[in-house]
Amino acid sequence: MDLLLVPSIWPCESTWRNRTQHGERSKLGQYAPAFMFSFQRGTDQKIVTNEPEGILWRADTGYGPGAEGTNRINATLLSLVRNEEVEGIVQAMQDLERTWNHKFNYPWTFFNDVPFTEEFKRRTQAETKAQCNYGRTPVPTFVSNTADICAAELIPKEHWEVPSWIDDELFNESSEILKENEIQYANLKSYHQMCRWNSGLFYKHPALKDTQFYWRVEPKVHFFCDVDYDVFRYMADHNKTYGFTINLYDAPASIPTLWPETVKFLAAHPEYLHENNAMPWLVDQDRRPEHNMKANGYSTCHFWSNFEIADMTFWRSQAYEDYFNHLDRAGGFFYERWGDAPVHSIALGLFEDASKVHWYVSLSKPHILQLMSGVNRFRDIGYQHIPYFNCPNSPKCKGCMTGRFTDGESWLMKEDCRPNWFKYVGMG
Ligand SMILES: Nc1nc2c(ncn2[C@@H]2O[C@H](COP(=O)(O)OP(=O)(O)OP(=O)(O)O)[C@@H](O)[C@H]2O)c(=O)[nH]1
Ligand SMILES: [Mg+2]
Repeated sequence: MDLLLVPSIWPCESTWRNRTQHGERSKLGQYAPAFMFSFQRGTDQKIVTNEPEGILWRADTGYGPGAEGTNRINATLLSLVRNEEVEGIVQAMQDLERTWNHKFNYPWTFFNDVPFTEEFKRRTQAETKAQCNYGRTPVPTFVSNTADICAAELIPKEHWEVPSWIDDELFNESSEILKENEIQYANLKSYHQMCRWNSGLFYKHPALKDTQFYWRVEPKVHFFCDVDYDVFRYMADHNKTYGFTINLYDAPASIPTLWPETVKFLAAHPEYLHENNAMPWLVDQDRRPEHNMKANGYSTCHFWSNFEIADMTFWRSQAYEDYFNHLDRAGGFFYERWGDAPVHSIALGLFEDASKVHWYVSLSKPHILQLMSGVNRFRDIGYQHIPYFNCPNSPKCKGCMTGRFTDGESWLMKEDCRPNWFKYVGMG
């Protein structure tokens, strides 16, 4: 077991005073750093549970379902899912409810391009005490036609349909080339639509109009570790834009012109490049030069976005809106197979503020600098989407093998690009 000595640091006095002065909380326990509670009996050492340091909100009060949830912030668990995946999403919900959400009761929001069946709604709602929304846009009172009401539950057509400027013949030809290059789901048009929607449209759904943070959940994913603090509050309190668990290389043949288009966009909009960007991470060519070459300048290292906890303010910014529109017009969501993972990652790496400094406290590395503090790696959230894991070394985790990255073929090991992130941006 990996034991580290951690100093007992209380929240700094001014923070404590500010909080109490503002009447937010009065119970000391809710403001003590999480690691203070991770004692190993019989020693003066503490087991590191990998919880982030700082002030964490516990589920003592204010997190009951419905109106009792006064401590919840403006956030939702979010899933794009098909009716036929109900078993898979129920299993993922069971994992996340067991490890986290039964304590915090954040609402679930489900999206679909066709209406959800009654069975889907019944089975998913049965897994949680929290409210489940099915992408429902508030229906104006003057609408009496039930067909209109059903339509209001869907992803708006103009968000899902293939855009008018995409040529069907060219799409078919391109997907043949992608298939030859062994790009998965290349000829499945809905997969391209899904990637485009997840890149630049989901946060525009009217059902999310008043929501700031989301935690994306896919069918069949697993969560292994008990998480005992309000993760959304952590994101908000620490000014985090994006949280991830796994970093992977992408298949360069799925994105040959994504970086060249990005470079064109930057040339037209130099004002969007943040002065403290993560460009060196994006363009690394040391660890996998052939990937950089085939992707024409991009290392292909990205946050694996089937897990993401993020602040939609970033996606709703002018910089991201213009970037997404540029990419959308360029056609690569259909003529190539640009995924939302590299698109989100490149945007974060270029336009996110990296100037704030976040310190990790640990005796082995006393001054580890996390430069890109707007992005957070959740080391304490055990996660699996086949075939990759994030399995922390913590007594809070059960059901996965500590440190295991994949249970697939051994060559999958080399897809892990977390060291790149640590080298350029995080723990160096
Ligand atoms: N409603 C709806 N959801 C979709 C569609 N295509 C994909 N999804 C959802 O979008 C997410 C990503 O799709 P996946 O098929 O899991 O894509 P992937 O993770 O790259 O592929 P796998 O490795 O097979 O899981 C999942 O939550 C799917 O349920 C679609 O056509 N309609
Ligand atoms: Mg998936």
